[in-house]
Amino acid sequence: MTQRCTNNHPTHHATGILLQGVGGRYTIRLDDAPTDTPLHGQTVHCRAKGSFRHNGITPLPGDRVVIGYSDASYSQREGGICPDPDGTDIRIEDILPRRNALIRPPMANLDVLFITFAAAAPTPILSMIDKLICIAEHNRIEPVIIIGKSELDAAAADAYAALYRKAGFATFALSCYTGEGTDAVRAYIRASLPGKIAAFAGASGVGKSTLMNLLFPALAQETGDVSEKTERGRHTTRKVTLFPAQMLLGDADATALPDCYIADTPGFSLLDFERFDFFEKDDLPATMREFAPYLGQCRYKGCTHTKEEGCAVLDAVARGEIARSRHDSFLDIYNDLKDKRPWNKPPRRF
Ligand SMILES: Nc1nc2c(ncn2[C@@H]2O[C@H](COP(=O)(O)OP(=O)(O)O)[C@@H](O)[C@H]2O)c(=O)[nH]1
Ligand SMILES: [Mg+2]
Ligand SMILES: [Zn+2]
Repeated sequence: MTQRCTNNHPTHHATGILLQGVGGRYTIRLDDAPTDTPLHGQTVHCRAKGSFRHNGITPLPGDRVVIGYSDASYSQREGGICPDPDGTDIRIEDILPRRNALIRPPMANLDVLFITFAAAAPTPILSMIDKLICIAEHNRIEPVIIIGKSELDAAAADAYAALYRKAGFATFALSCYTGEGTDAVRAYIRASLPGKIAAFAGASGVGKSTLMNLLFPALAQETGDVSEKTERGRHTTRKVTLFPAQMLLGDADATALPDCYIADTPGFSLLDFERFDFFEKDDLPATMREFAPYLGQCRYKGCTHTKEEGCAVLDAVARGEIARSRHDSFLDIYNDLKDKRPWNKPPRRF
């Protein structure tokens, strides 16, 4: 009698990044597998092990995950993982610790947020921009400022760029119509994005989709802009897909880039980020990076930097060292947070 060994228990492991999840099926890119194996860069589709669901843990796009696979699903001939028809012998075994996790848009480990607004048409609402910056900073996401439509008002574009550079952010003014300034963003992506996950955010109509299509020609083919309005209107949770940027940059040398990932178009609005990912007013000063040299220098301990005598932050505003518009935004956000009741607090999931 021959003994049958089904051997379909995961016995091998590989790590990768979760690109997308649909109905409990996940797409994982094995960018961490040894480069000299065919597994490297392979994309696999699988489910998560059952205990995640029991514990209320949802793997998110951006998660770094460990997958397990069996001998049965490892193809000697191909040298890669071949999914078996019922897909039971490949699964997510573990989620590595997250740097951050956003509930809306649902994604993990976002490193860089391109915060986009237009020099004109629509006129930027700086308190909105600054609110997005604070949310990003609070979640340990690097804000990068993009000022679009610069050809409509070059002087305004320069003034906004000076404002945000002075506050300490990488800042780009550009026009998708003339192409001016777009090469600097490309250079930034090549130099600073490898190994990272990035997304675009900003109000509707500022030119996010136009810019992303210009920077990442391949992305325009992968995703359409059609679903944006219907999804927003129905208040459904937006599905997030990460795309490897090498593919997106759409040119020959991009293949030499180390892995980095861009969340799909059409870009997120402030609403997406604001819904749940808010925080306590005491955490606010630390999210204004140009306040840092002055924090702890105020006359009174527990200074709120809103109206106190001897406030080092207010003095810096008066001396022009901190932009007044940034402090005005600080006051706006402070007032929002002050009125927040504890029962409005978001559930923390990590
Ligand atoms: N003047 C000008 N208009 C632009 C520029 N980039 C995009 N637009 C226009 O701005 C409008 C909104 O662009 P879109 O990319 O859809 O914005 P989104 O809602 O942020 O994705 C469209 O009519 C674009 O043609 C630009 O550099 N200059
Ligand atoms: Mg758009
Ligand atoms: Zn103060």
